[in-house]
Amino acid sequence: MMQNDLFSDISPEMEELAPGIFLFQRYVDETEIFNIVNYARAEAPIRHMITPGGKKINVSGVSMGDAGWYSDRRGYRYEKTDPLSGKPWPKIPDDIGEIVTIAAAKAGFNNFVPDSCFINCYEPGVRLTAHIDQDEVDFSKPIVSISLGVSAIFQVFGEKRGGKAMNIPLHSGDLLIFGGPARRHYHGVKKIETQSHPLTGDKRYNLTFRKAL
Ligand code: MD6
Ligand code: FE
Repeated sequence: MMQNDLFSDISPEMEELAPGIFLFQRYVDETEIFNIVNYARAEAPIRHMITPGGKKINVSGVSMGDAGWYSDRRGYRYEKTDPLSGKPWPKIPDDIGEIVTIAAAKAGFNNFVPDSCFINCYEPGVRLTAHIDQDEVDFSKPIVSISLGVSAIFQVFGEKRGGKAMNIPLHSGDLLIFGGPARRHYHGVKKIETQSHPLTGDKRYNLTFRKAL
């Protein structure tokens, strides 16, 4: 038997799916992430924001960190305090911050220290339209995403919104790094199917860790 056959069914810790896109499957402890989501939601309510054009955003969200992504009639931006309460956003717990920094370094992004985490919540039937995250100051920094709950298809387009997408299935506990050239590529999430997960029920959460300021 060839030596490699012994290892052929052991999947690698990390896979580079496209330049700048790295997937770590089932990398993070789901209960730890669930506890973090519940902590954040207890500190600051998860809410549906409004686009600058006045449309309700179907994905609900809330932030942690020194800055939180925000949208309303005044535009897309980062806010240092929660406009709903005037209070600072909940702190990013140190342990998850370290997990994110270590994963980013494994993908070649050294010294990535997130100062913002946006938590998205998806109900069945909700999708996230194609967008580029461009409210952060430094585009050389990646965004690190962690998924929790029911599965989703993450779609990556290119520099334009349409065309053929690369479809990346994301499952609970997966960590995805989105950096390099992909950082400026359109991406979105397909409509969430009705499914059930032992921790979150029919919901999907996604936590995106950013260097915003
Ligand atoms: C989501 N994620 O997975 C939405 N953006 O629910 C994103 O929009 C995203 O996963 C930038 C980088 C990584 C991401
Ligand atoms: Fe995004």
